[in-house]
This record gives sequence, C-alpha cells and structure tokens, in this order.
Amino acid sequence: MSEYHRIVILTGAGISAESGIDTFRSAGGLWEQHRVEDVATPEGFARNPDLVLNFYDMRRAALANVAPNPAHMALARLEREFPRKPGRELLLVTQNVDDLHERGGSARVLHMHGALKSALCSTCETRAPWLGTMIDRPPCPVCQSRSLRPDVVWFGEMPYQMGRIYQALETCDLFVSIGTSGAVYPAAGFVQEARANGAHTLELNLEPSEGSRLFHETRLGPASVVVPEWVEEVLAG
Ligand code: BV8
Repeated sequence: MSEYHRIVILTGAGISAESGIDTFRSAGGLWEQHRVEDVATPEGFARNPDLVLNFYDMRRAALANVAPNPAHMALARLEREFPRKPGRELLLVTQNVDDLHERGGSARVLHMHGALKSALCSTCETRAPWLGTMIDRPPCPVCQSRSLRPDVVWFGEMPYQMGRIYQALETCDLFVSIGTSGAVYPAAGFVQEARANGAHTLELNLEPSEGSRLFHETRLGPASVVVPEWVEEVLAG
C-alpha cells in the first residue's frame, strides 16, 4: 500500500454506524423511518417545511450523544502522517453530514452533501455555522430574513465542490471507499472515474455494496477494525 502517492477517500454513513448514527438503508435506518421524498428533497421541504426542519433539528441535536470511533481517528492519523513524504496528497470526501470526521481530528474534510451544523439562507445564500434548531425560524445572521434551511444537499440538488472532486479522481493513484452502499450518485460513480484514470480502487465495507464489482479489492468488516488496519498498512510502507 506504500507505493501510492495521491489518495482520494470517500466515506459514507457506514463509517459513523459504530458511533451510533443510523445509516440510511439498513433495517430501521433513516430512510425506513422517513420517506426520502418527504424529508430529503426540495419538493418535500416546500410541501412540509416543519417536518423537514424537525427531521434535521433532531439529527443535529443527536450529534451531542455520539462520538467518533477508531475509523474516524485512523483517517485523522493518516491526514497527519501520510503527507510527511514528498509528493503525497490526500483528499477526504464524505457523503456524511455529521461532524465525526472533524471531532475525530481530521482538519480537511470535503462535505459533498453538506453538514448538519451549517445553515443556508434561502434569501441571501449565506452559509453560517449552526448548532441550534431551525423549526422556530430563527433570523438569518446576515439578512435577518426567516428563511434558513439545513445546509445539506437534497436529492435533485448539486453536490458541493464536484469540480475539485473530479480533478482529484483524475489524478489519484488510489481511491478508497469506506462505509457506503454505492446507491447514490454522483458519489457512487467515483470508483469508475478513478478506475478510468488507472487508479487502484479499494472498498472497505461491512458487506458487499452495490458497486463492489467495480472495485479491484474489497475488504469486509466493521470500519472501526478494517480502517485502522488499512491506515497502519499505508503508513508502515
Ligand atoms: C444530483 C444528504 C444532479 C442529506 C444525501 C437514477 C440513476 C442515477 C442517479 C439518479 C437517478 N435518479 C435520481 C438520481 C440522482 C440522485 C440519486 O443518486 N438517486 C439514487 C437514489 C438513485 N442523486 C442526486 O439527486 C444527487 N444530486 O444528482 O444532482 C444535478 C445536476 C445538475 C444540477 C442540479 C442537480 C444528490 C444526492 C445527495 C442526496 N443527499 N444526503 C441527508 O443526509 O439527509 S444522500 C444520503 O444517502 C447520504 O448523504 C449518502 O450520501 C447517501 C448514501 O448513503 P450511504 O452513506 O451509502 O449510506 P447507506 O445507508 O446507503 O449505506 C451504508 C453502508 O455502510 C452500507 O453499505 C453498509 O453495509 C455499510 N456499513 C454499515 N455499518 C458499517 C458499514 N460499513 C463499515 N462499518 C460498519 N460498521
């Protein structure tokens, strides 16, 4: 694993599962409790804003009850130690809207689907750190209008920083997918972009995902075990 210089990592809900955050598609997961169309689309928000604001208020509040697990810590260690040798680059892209990568010590995290602890003003498009609730329609800190929404990417909306992500996928020599079902695009297509440029592709997941056949290598197991093992292997090289 030590021969790699430019690594792109994509994480999904599975990396936070052992921290106690529901994944989306497991039994009893988030999408079983709520219809995607009702809580994770602009149309659902327009139809019933209270339902959506409450759904995200509850998830934002629940962050206080969870902590990063060894998988998050291991990726933070990789961020600290991998770039020590010249010519090495690391990009961590997460589909998750939780803050566990940051609380686990990662300083540079690209949240392609936004973040629970960020608010977006529908009027002036200000983005602001947000720890409280939105159901009470608090004023935008910039324009004072009462039109804050969760700063998350809903279905049908464009994920963030796609140009930067595709540029990294075109030049990486290793793409690692951790804890994602490969059910949602464009993230689910990243493995093909990486393969097309000749990168080695590795999947670390609890069980085979929808995209497993697209990876050169799949290692199955809980993230809290397989991710630290993989990081140790990369840094030992
Ligand atoms: C867009 C934020 C275009 C909000 C999320 C037909 C074909 C292809 C695409 C489409 C299509 N129809 C519609 C689309 C597009 C759509 C899409 O992909 N739909 C799917 C359902 C088919 N995508 C979009 O709409 C995207 N935008 O395409 O824009 C565009 C173009 C121009 C202009 C404007 C727009 C936007 C998608 C983003 C949606 N937002 N989240 C929120 O969080 O509430 S998606 C949500 O699900 C998550 O963010 C995450 O990204 C995604 C996938 O979930 P996972 O993270 O993979 O979690 P999941 O539960 O599915 O799996 C968990 C995995 O972990 C499992 O594999 C499990 O085995 C594993 N696991 C469990 N425990 C562990 C573990 N692994 C390790 N250790 C463990 N302990």
